[in-house]
Amino acid sequence: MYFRNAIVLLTWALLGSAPFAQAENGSAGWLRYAPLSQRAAQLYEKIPRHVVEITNTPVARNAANELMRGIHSMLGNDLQLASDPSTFAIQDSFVLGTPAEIHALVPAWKAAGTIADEGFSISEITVNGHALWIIAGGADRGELYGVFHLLEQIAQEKPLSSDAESPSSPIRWVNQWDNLNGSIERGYAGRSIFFDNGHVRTDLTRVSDYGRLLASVGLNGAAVNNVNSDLRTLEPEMIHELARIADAFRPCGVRMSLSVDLSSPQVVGHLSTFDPIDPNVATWWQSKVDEIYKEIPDFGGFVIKADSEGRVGPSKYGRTPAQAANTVARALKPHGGVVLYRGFVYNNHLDWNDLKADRARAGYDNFHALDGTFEPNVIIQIKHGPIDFQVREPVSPLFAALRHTNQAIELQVTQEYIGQQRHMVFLVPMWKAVLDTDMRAENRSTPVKEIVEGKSFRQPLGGFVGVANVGLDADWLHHPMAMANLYGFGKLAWNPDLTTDQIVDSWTRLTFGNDPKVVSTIDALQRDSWRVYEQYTGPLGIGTLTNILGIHYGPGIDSAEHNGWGQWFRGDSQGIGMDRTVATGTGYIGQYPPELAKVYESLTACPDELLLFMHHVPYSYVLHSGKTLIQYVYDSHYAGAETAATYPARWQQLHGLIDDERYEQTLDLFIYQAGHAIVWRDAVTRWFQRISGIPDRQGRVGNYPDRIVAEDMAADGYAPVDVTPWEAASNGQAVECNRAASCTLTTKLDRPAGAYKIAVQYFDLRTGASHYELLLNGNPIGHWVADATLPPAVVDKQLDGSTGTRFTVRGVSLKPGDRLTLRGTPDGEEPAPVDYIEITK
Ligand code: GCW
Repeated sequence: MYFRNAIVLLTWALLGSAPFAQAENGSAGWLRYAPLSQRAAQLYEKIPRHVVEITNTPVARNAANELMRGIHSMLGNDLQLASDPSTFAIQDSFVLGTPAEIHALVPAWKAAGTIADEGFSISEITVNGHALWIIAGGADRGELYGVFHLLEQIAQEKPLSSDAESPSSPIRWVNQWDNLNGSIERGYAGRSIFFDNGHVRTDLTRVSDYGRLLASVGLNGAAVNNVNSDLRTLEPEMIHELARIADAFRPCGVRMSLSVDLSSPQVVGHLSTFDPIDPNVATWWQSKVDEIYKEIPDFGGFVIKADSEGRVGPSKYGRTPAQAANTVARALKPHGGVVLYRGFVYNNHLDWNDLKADRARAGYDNFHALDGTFEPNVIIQIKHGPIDFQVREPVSPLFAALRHTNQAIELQVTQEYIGQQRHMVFLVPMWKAVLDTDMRAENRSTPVKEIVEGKSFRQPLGGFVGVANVGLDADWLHHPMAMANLYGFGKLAWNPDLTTDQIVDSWTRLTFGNDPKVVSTIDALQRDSWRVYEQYTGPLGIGTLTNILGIHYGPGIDSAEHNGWGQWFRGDSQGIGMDRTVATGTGYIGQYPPELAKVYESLTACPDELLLFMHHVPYSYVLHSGKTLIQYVYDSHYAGAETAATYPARWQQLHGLIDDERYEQTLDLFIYQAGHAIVWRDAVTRWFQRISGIPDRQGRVGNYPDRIVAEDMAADGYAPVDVTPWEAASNGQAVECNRAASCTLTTKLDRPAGAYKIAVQYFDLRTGASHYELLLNGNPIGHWVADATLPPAVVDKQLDGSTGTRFTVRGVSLKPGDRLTLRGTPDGEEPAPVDYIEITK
């Protein structure tokens, strides 16, 4: 048996027919199509060897190609594409087409019901003794989705059966925040796949590959440039270049769209104004849109960010978002294009001293009165929460306020506030919590998912937008686990009723194979990862507690307060949390429909996880869990960091069961995450202890008997420096080596004899790659280079919550009287900084 398998594999390899069997660098994402085991392949023995593709459009031809590619890769069968459709009558065949086309060819076949344009049905019938596997798509995209569905079943070794599906809603887009210079705002996986140096890249292979990934989960649109849009976007030469991106996406049915700046008529068109009600401005948009459609006939439309974070907008002329959106929408309407106007409009110069000021109110305040005044091809694109992609937010009240307007929910796949693809955080459970929230508009069931699907208020054009920000890194998002978020986003956009378990399970199987141990281990890691991240970052709805003025990565708690950005939690020595009640606070809660407002308004009914978002409470307040608020904060941070510390060992169970490349990459990231979770835990708990003056009942916070802080060690060359924010280092201090040669820290140990772990907490700056060496009684026991598992956004030259990290040496035998030395050798501008050494069993 073994012998036979070996021959089969060898044959496939020789034929070059296992395209993903080479390096597993993650580039195939969930489309690996790994060769199936012989046993599993038997399930599909009866698969036809011929394909009849009737529709003959680029998308439909691609559907046939994908079918052949996937089957070939997984089963080793070479399907033949029939040049003459009538061959179906003489051999078993796959038949791909629209219902009308298939029925004309195979009159015995009839669709079971109507198939939506982008929907598909898969069924088998026998004609003249030949098995026909019919993949019918309402239109060509549906055929492609049907093919991907079938292949996904095979890759998971599931038995094939008749099936019919259609997408939840028409808008299923990604947004990429790519700049024309090739950088990506909030991108954590390399540079843009679209742009470089002010132009569209010459080689767009990655764009075609991205299109496949998107289509395979049913996504049908992509706005490819940053919502903080470059004004060159609508220059004629740029449109010409952009058309190449649309070409690369076209076979996958992904319509390219663009983010545009509302001042374009003035800046690009040289008009004296961009006032949306000025007829010249309307004419300019009309002719610009005509120009685009000449080059890009399937252009999707525009995403507009206006009057937000420094972008200009209709407010400049005293006009409304509706007036602006409608002018642009009218230009797109004849071509079938849409406007996604972002609901993310707010004032970032709020008055901190005004206790009624509240950024969370902005979406509703700016848009609800405009309900019903938008053109039918305008969709309001609303971030899921009222602030900005924090680790936990309530749903935006705007969803329930727009009842005569199309809406799309904006979710963030790129983990801006959520670990920047250096922490594993599977976001599907968070999105499910959002989508399943029943807003009880009109005192009836109106879950967010049904609102954006257009079901609740009978709107035709709703949907889902995911800010994806894939980059040139081979595996698209940098963390091998992060692609589950892109996959999960697509799956939820297609069908928001899917469960977290269904999504994670198929992603794992497709990405890492069907070995039961691999599947159960990865599923379990992913499933809890959001809750774990929440536990060690921002509890109880307070926000992520990151430095909001910096890169939104590590802890930096005070940054949220005393400024105009409005990400406040209003902490003082007595209590913490934003009072958003109607009774005594900002009144935000009154923006929800009454039944939901009642829950949030009541201190006792408000769920713990949103408590600090809705209420200002004393630290001694007793939560539903029975714990005081302050003790909950301490305990949850310790629990979260403790779970993160289990990730490496759980992952190590998979050694040899998955490829080495992704195994090692993930292991490194898990080790890093476990260390950074401690930075988070300590920073947040220390901060809460200082502000509240209430100690941790378990005595952990501020009391670290296993640690030797660097400032307390005998230093040769190392000198203390202050760390900002103070909570990011023990005692608010670390040490730096500010000379060219090495510096050392030495300490005498007094531990009972035994085996120990020695962890060094240090800072990794991007300004150099310092070397560190640990010596026990003068003998080397470990060395490493500070060369960054950090996200690329970390450009800080500073020692802070983003740059803090740790290295651990395990299994060190110690005895009383040992001398431990840490030698740091600076590099570039990085002074080999150290916070503390921790020695544990
Ligand atoms: O979350 C904030 C980000 C900005 C982003 C903005 C937005 C593209 O920090 O980087 O700008 O939201 O969504 O427009």
